[in-house]
Amino acid sequence: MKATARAHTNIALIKYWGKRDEEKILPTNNSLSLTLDGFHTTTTVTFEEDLTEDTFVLDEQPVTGEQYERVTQYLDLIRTYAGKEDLFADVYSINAVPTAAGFASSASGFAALAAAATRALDLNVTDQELSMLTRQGSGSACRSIYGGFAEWEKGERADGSDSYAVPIVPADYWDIRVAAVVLSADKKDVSSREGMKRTVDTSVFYQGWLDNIPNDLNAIKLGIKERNFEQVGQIAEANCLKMHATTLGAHPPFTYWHDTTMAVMQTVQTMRANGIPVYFTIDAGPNVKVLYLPEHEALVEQTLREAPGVSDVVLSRAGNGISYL
Ligand code: FM0
Repeated sequence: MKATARAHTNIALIKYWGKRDEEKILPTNNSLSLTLDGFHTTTTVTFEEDLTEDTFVLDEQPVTGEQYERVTQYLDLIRTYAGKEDLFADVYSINAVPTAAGFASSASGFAALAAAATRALDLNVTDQELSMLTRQGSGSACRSIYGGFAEWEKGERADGSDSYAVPIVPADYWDIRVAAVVLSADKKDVSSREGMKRTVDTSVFYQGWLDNIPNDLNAIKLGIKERNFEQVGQIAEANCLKMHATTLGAHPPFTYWHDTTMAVMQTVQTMRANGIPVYFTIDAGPNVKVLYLPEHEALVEQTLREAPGVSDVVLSRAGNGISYL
């Protein structure tokens, strides 16, 4: 009862920002992402009859505390799904994320865990079922089941049975690239979980965010199909700015941006004014991701490295979905 799975992280171009059900992790809006090949988690799950509790080893270190709890609670969900409540597991994970690339590992982490655990238990799940199970570990992770571009359909049902990701186009459809710009930031951020909750509960701009999602989604999906980089980039950057605007209307207000975040945003806009098509997006933290085309790679990397406060720039292509090793 052992299986190994690999999942890649993803970057949202239309953001998931808010839940309608905290426990089942059901979102208030659809989101859309690009899976990235540079950053992945490989996880082996071994269920054994004689184990009396779960263990979790990450990057060769035994994990305890909150991080361990999140994994074992997630395994409870899989055990219940499989009808095997008394079976414990050893979980062994390796995160291949270039030194502090500024990506949360939860997306690749929960996708790899869900895939390895279901496979170890011989559960014959479809991609859709796997995405639905992965969603309950961390929302954004449900999009990492697929390579290339994927959309998480929020669904309508209270039980979450219609809330899962679907593939749009695979990784080899379009060679679009992402530079992860790592900033030297030490301030602790508001977690995405806490930040989106505060925004849903209190932001005077939240309804505006929701009202705009259908237009952004239609326009970006058309742009992807037509491989129209300007259209995809413009929509992604504007969607990111709208998400971050909701945090300023929350109570108490907050922002994920640092001065260096804004400096990189300006660097991107200046490159664009100089005729290089590049666009940024930012998640629930200070780091910036920059979308660009292969022919501009050298210039984009060099310009970003020279921006104030930048400690590293890590380049990535579009990546594949779940694989089993
Ligand atoms: O990825 O509470 O998945 O669409 O990264 O675990 O469901 O960590 F910018 C924010 C990710 C949110 C946008 O939230 O939350 C996106 C974000 P959980 P996640």
